[in-house]
Amino acid sequence: MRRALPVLAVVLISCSSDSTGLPPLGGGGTNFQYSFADPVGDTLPPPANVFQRALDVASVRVGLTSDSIFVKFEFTSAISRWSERALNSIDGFVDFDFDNNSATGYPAATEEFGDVNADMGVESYFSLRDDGLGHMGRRDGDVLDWRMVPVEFQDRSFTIRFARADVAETDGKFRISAMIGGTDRLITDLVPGAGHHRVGAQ
Ligand SMILES: [Ca+2]
Ligand SMILES: [Ca+2]
Repeated sequence: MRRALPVLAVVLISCSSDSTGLPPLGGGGTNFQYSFADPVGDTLPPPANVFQRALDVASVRVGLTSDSIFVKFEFTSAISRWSERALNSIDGFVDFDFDNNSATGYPAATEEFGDVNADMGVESYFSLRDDGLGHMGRRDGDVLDWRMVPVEFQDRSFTIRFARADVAETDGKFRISAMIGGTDRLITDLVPGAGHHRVGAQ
């Protein structure tokens, strides 16, 4: 299996820091040009031995600037960082098909774990397991090390920001999907339920 499930210690040891010199996330000042609604209440039923509430994504927003990509996931209820190990801590992956070609790259997590057809070939993906210091890890192509990327948490959402140049994204067109999990649950919500969302006119 190509997809790694990082543990905190590995992330802290093997990562390289984001050194793009870009400004901080800046809270609500970001302009998200693309918004994709996700059905509320479409979470997978929990297994019998897990009692916590399923994490349910309500929308995904994507903002592009000349040098950065912002991605914001909004939930129907409060979330916690994975590193907090709370009952509502998030887990999972966000996948990007940056060359818009399902024949290049890896299968999406929704496909690999959720057994749906994502029609994506993933060049880069994020693990939602943060390092407790305001970063999540991104892996690009065949590079094994995790690149640490700033993440900002709000009560019901989180936002990641990374440089377009770092992922060779130039035309503003790419595919995105996510597999959202929770504490002791690898999957609670597939975003979207099958296929992918498309950023940019295509
Ligand atoms: Ca949902
Ligand atoms: Ca691809």
